Amino acid sequence: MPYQRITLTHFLIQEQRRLGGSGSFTGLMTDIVFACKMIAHEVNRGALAGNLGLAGSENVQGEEQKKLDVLANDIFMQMNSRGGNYGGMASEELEDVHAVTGAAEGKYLLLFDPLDGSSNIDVNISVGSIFSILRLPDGASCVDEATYLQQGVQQVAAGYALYGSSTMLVLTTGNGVNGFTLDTNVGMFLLTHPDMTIPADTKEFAINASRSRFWEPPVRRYVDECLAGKEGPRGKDFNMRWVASMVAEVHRILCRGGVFLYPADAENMKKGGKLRLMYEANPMAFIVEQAGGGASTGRTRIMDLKPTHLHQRVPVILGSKTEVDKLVAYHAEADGK
Ligand code: AHM
Ligand code: MG
Repeated sequence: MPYQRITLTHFLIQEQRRLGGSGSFTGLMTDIVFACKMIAHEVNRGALAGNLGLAGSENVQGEEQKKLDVLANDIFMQMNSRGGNYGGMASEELEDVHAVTGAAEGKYLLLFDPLDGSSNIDVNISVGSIFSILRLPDGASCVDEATYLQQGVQQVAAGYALYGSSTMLVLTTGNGVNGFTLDTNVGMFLLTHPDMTIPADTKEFAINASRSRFWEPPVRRYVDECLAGKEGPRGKDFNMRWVASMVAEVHRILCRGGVFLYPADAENMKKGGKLRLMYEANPMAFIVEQAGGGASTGRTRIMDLKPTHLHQRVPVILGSKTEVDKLVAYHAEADGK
């Protein structure tokens, strides 16, 4: 019964009481929750609402935008501008930072990927939204990109919405990770996955193996050892998954463990990697670490990276702690450290 579960709103109020906060955090999350519900609705209506297919435009990364990329971005921008909580925003889909007009009291910055995994939209496979909340430093300007270039360790909160067989919202405020499922009958997110924890050990890895010819030696070594199974150095059989939606992969890892890799390789190295630091790597690293996992580029803890530009791309290795540590050790060995 829905009334027997804790709603996301009640959860946020409890958190706020515990922290002795002023109420603004509940406000900023409320805006995000509305946006995610609306995006879930549009994703769910799909072809019925004419939402599938290309928008006929490119984003700042030179990637073709889907109609739902554009719609989800508009929804995120609109819904999060109204509450006056955010001084500014930055989106994977927009070239420049966006100062929220009339939000003089906004004390936070919102960075987001409105629809991650958009290659999956037209084929009805899970996609998601990812967000990261930063503090707006006193006196800093919301039109200045430098204001947004904060390290992952400075995040106030991070989360994602997963538009899958159920719509879920997974959130960390730096005090563990909690997952909420949208009950569409009552229109509320209810706490279904309290205190999500990633098992340290796993038998599952996720990587786009079509890129194996470009991999660096430590990544190749790790995957080869997994593939060798029981007879190999790992002494156990591994399973492999690749959804091509980072949100879905991270969610699977939060639920049952595993490791996810989108490493820098010989082909994407000049761009720094594939995934974006500010909208994908940092928020997911915060969530994964809060759930007891690890998140690294292979050479540096992701949340320690000092961002150099808004749309910066980085290598990402995250998930079960033992596996991430092993991959970091393989990189160090390969680098002669
Ligand atoms: P997007 O933000 O343009 O959707 O790109 C990010 C996505 C991730 O969700 C996913 O892990 C990766 O790109 C999939 O890449 P690939 O197409 O190489 O499988
Ligand atoms: Mg993305």
